[in-house]
Amino acid sequence: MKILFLNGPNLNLLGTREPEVYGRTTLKDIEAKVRERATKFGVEIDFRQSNLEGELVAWIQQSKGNCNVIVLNAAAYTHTSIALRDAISAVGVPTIEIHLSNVHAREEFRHKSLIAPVCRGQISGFGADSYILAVEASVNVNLNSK
Ligand code: CA2
Repeated sequence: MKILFLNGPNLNLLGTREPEVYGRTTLKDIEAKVRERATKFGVEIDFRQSNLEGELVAWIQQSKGNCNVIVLNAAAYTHTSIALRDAISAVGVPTIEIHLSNVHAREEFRHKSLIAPVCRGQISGFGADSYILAVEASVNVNLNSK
């Protein structure tokens, strides 16, 4: 089994800016934790970040046949991107939406996710643990889709 983790704009800044909101853990630290947990499940991980909407769309399109589940922290594109939503919908690879922060406890504009209706579920508010929980959720989603 293979899980594709996709991270959207500005997540490359994690741990270096606004630690009061997003903590001191870097995206590299999160990737290491994800890989450690995935090893326990015998799962392969592809972990990527892009600041470009089109690049995220291309990676979603290319995921068909290459991975079993996508875990997507679309960052700000969560709230704006019909393109990402259409790509998830078109490709049909089960996708789990994740967020570090609890988007529902933040500004009103973060309460709306354009991708949520085409995702299998949402994990939000557990910091780096949102990523770890997503590994477990992905394994279950994959088992249940067989
Ligand atoms: O909580 C999350 O994971 C978010 O997806 C993070 C996005 C935000 O737009 C979403 O509403 C919720 C923002 C990612 C920006 O990351 C930064 C990291 C360090 C410094 C500045 C931004």
